[in-house]
Amino acid sequence: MVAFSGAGLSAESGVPTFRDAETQGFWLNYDPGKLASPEGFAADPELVYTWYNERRRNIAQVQPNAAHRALAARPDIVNITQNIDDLLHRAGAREVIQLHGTLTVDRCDGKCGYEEEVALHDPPAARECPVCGNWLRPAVVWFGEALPMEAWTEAEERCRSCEVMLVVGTAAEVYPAAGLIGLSKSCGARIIVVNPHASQASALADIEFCGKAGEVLPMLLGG
Ligand code: BJW
Repeated sequence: MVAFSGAGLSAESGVPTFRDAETQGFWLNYDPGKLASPEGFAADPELVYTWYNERRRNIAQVQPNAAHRALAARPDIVNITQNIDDLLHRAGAREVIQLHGTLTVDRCDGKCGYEEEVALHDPPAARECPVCGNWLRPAVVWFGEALPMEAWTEAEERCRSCEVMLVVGTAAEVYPAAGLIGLSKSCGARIIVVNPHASQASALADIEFCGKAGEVLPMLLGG
């Protein structure tokens, strides 16, 4: 079984989503072009880095919720997530593929390949790469950027071969990640969607649970 998750998985922990009014979605108040694009970072690296550091401190203060714990308690489930937080890891999940990167690492914005772990509770200020002098940036995937090759290849493989895909807390509007749902479906998997609202995944669902992940997943998966 594959669990393909999005921001709604972490919403009950107190992490805002992107497009959801009920959970103070980021993109309702902030411009993704300024904060989550290479062009935005080039225009004002310190603004973008400071915004990510605020999110890092927030994530350091919140805890995995019942949905993270239910997924982690099932070692037979491969987690493919769009989330950049570390809540599935902290819940003890065995296999987590992060399609949009992670907040726990900074990487060079140039091509030198330098990476550095970052403590979420105490992230450093914006700074230059010690190797090549370009800016360091969070190791996340912004609009217009390619997804990490290894994570993407592994995710595609898992989605082609799974029997069931659990789609949890995603609007399924951002590609290529959202395309994994159709990929699994076309390879014969049953699609189970968990979301309090209809989403782009609804049309592909064999079963849809209209509810919060923290309430539905423990019931569905045990735990
Ligand atoms: C609950 C709940 C509860 C609430 N329980 N549920 C094809 C068609 C159209 C456009 C494109 C296309 N292919 C590519 C594009 C362009 C673009 C894109 O998709 N744009 C669309 C928005 C139109 N994609 C890209 O640019 C991607 N890159 C790319 O294509 O590169 C091409 C390339 C190839 C080779 C070389 C170079 C380039 C990259 C996309 C990167 C997305 N990045 C972000 C930011 C990451 C860093 C950060 O966090 O700041 O990723 S954007 C944001 O959206 C974030 C998320 O991971 C992603 C998905 O959002 P998600 O998780 O679905 O959140 P929401 O808020 O939308 O939905 C939450 C859901 O939860 C809702 O449904 C709620 O109801 C539900 N919910 N509470 C369960 N308690």
